[in-house]
Amino acid sequence: MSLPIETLHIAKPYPIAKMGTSGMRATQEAYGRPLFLEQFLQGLADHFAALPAEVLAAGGRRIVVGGDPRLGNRDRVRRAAEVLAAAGFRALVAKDGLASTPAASHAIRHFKTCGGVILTASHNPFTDVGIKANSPDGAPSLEDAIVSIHEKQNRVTQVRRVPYEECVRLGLVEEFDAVKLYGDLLDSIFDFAAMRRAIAARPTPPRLALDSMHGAAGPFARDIFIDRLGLSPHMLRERPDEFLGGTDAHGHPMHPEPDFAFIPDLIRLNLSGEFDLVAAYDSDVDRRLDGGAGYFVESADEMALFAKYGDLIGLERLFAAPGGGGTIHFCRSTVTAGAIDLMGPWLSDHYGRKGYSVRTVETPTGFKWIAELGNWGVEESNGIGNPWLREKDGVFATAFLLKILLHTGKTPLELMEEIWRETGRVYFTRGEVSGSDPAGEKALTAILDAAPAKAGRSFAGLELESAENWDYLHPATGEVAARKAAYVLRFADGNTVKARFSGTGSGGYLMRVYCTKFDRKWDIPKSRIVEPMKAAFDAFLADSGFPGKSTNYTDAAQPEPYGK
Ligand code: VG1
Ligand code: CO
Repeated sequence: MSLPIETLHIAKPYPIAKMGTSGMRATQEAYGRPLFLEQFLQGLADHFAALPAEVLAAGGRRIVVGGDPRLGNRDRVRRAAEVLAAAGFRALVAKDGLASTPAASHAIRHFKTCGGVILTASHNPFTDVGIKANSPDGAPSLEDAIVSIHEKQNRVTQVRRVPYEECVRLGLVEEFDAVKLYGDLLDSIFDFAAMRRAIAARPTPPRLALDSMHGAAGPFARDIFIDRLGLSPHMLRERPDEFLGGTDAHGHPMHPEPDFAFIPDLIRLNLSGEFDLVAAYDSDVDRRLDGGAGYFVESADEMALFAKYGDLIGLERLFAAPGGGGTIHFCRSTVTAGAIDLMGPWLSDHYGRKGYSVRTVETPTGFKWIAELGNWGVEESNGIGNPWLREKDGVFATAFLLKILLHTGKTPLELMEEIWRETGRVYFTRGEVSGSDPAGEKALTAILDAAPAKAGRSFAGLELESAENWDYLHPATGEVAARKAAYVLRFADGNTVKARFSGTGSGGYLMRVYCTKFDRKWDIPKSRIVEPMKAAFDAFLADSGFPGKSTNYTDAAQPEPYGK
């Protein structure tokens, strides 16, 4: 078929940055420059078109397209379809352009497409734009794909597109219902009929409060918890909104990020004690912060909880190797508290009896590292992934937590205490050192690179025992797959501070700082554990001549069950 293709010439291609932790994020202004988006999409389409012939054939030259509701995305969905069409692809476009990142990942696998384009800057405010590209297995692009996309994007001299109306007329766009497709997947995992029976057997149905932060979560949460499970959750910020909630009282754009600092209403509802389960999601619904009955469960802990109750969702059906048995990987990013590591012996015993082996893997930050291993995984930033798809998944976590609550009749805190009593607890908080002056990033890099020379010295009363920059050894090849992925400062008594630069910003620098410490005792007020680490890190910075301090720690607004 000869296509009605328009060709646009690009005299001087824009330099386009490589995808970072998750996709390429930049400001609305940067993405809004004439033909910038087209150049970006053309490079992406060229990358897909260069996939091996058998992959293109197996995927039927189809690409899933969808994203969060942020400003301009509806138009970007169409423009993606236009450029993909000219490159010989049919776009499977989510209805209303709305697909959570996990729903898009699932759609890629379900329809067996050649990949996906997910239009989201995730937790960044509406003032930013982001685009993620996923592979035929549903996972975020790995380094080789990222390099290929980057090279092609920076070589674009002309953009070819089929006008959207023509795409529609020629059947080069096809709409699918991402909400329904995803809901069906969760039903197949959790057995909603059984959950409805469990709900009906209680004197009163569980009370839920769900905060969608005006991102993509609303329709997904409604479909599953209201329409399919028959519950009546208290819905906060449900409506998908192009401004993702607009600006706050100080004129700062809202962050659609499920972190204690941004969910004051949900915290209040949770502390009222009237809700069995509460959850908040980021704009593309791949992250969650949940809990209930006054407590919020950290993602590292929730991974341990999910691992313990894997039998409830027939986990093993995914891992059976041809000859029986198989290996179940539990992954966590290296900066995430090692709750799942503590569960290791229990998991090996539990799944070992069923013929499976269990392995825990530490990965760099960025879910792509976990997704490629195709198993369970968790990041401290509130993302938990499951083996049914290849992304972090917020709503999955809520559904699983609900299933566990129905099964055990316990509260989230009681469930965690049962685990901590057995394994001890890893206390965790995350902060940052940020600024707009690029010199700050250089200075911090130099200071942390020089940290090993300070071993043996004390900072705010804590001795620095060792310092290194962590390399990721790939579990399959044993080779270094990511170099210098996190600074690690080991202080006395197991006090550990890690640091790395964020790869999701759109300007300035942001170094994330992670403090963790294991203790057999699990009911110590968190501040008592983490304050000495914060102080030691700040003293280390001051000693090195850095003028700033670490700030914005996640525990500042975190409800604390064991007192201050
Ligand atoms: C942050 C989080 C990381 C997460 C990434 C993308 O990255 O720390 O854990 O995978 O965002 O999440 P960084 O580089 O800023 O630390 V999403 O939900 O914004 O796609
Ligand atoms: Co996200």
